[in-house]
Amino acid sequence: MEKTTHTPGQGLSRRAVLSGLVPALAVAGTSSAWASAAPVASPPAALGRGTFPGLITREKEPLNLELPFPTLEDRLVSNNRFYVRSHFHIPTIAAASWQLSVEGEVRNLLKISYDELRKMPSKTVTATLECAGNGRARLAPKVKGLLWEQGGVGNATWTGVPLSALLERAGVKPGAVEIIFEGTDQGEVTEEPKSPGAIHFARSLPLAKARQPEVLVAYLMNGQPLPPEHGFPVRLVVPGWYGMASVKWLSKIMVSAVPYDGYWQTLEYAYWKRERGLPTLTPVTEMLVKAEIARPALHEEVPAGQPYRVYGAAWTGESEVTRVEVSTDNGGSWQPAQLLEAAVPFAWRFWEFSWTPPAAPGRYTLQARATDRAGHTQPTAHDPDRRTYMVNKIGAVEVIVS
Ligand SMILES: Nc1nc2c(c(=O)[nH]1)N[C@H]1C(S)=C(S)[C@@H](COP(=O)(O)O)O[C@H]1N2
Ligand SMILES: [Mo]
Repeated sequence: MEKTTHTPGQGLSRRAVLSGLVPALAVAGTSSAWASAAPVASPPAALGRGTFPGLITREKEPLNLELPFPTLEDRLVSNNRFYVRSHFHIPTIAAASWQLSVEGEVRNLLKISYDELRKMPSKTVTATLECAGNGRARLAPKVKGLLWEQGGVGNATWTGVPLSALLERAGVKPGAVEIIFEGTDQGEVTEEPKSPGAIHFARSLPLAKARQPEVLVAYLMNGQPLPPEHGFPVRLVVPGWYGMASVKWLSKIMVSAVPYDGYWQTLEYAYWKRERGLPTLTPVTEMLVKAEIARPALHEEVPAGQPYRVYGAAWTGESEVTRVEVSTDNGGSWQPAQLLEAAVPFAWRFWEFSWTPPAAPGRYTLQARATDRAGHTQPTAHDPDRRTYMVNKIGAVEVIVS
């Protein structure tokens, strides 16, 4: 991070944003003509491939982009600033020819067009999506996989049709246990663990979660049609669960009478759960409680002896963040941070903490930890049974007091 001047108590200055130190949030990712709810036949050329000012490129092909967390300012992350996680090339799909099928253990096989979906009663949910591998860069020794730091996470509003309504229309047969969601994107995973040739991205949900009112078959993100990178024309959004459950470019919903053991439920996005004393490979599901510090940034210079506004975001899965605490003495003691605004189910909460750095210049470490209503808090070490997923151990931000 470059050296910046700070107005005490103000955190990141507007000037820093305007001068281009930090990417502005206002650049629209999609044209405003798209904001109307009217059914759209095909994506206009203007939709194209997005540009993502200031995002960190973790991988170019397939596209993987991270939000530089210190630039976080708004509780809703705009569409062109939202992290992108993709396993294959981003498919180009025309809404006019797109169809969603609901098949398997159903009484009525459904084929739904984009226009039809957009005419069904809709619902908007604000939800935080976090990649299950977010924070992986923190693991030592260095691990395989994309090395996300803090910003493989974002929060947006999602509008679409509740999945439960589609399941209702299809008529789920009594023997069903899981619903499998398949994306249009496909390819071959050529690194270990290899896939059996070309496969589609797919994940499943147990029937009980699939029927929850918050789970959406979504076509709008922050009020705009989904950008191609985020699943145009339609994606699943599974609030409370890690991002891999929210299948993008959704094309097929399969109601299944047996649990699904596909690639992204076993070889990837799975962890060792101890059951009956036996480590059992289990799909990653609900997000774990976590607080991240946005400002100060790592190695930011902070003026000695003057109050500084430490702030960040905190989130959890199906529970609610009830407490965030900050430690300035390497976890020796913890002081309460202020939670800003009321909790919104499935959405992160912003928090702040006024810190007066010591008068003595030097390096100091800030830590934040969150606790949720279920009583879960963050661990100090990563449980190896989680492999390289669900990294919610307490982070540390070293700053330079001068
Ligand atoms: N079809 C499809 N859906 C997908 C993925 C993918 O590669 N293909 N990646 C998943 C993962 S691992 C995450 S974290 C989220 C990321 O969503 P975003 O790119 O909109 O942030 O999408 C999920 N849905
Ligand atoms: Mo992910």
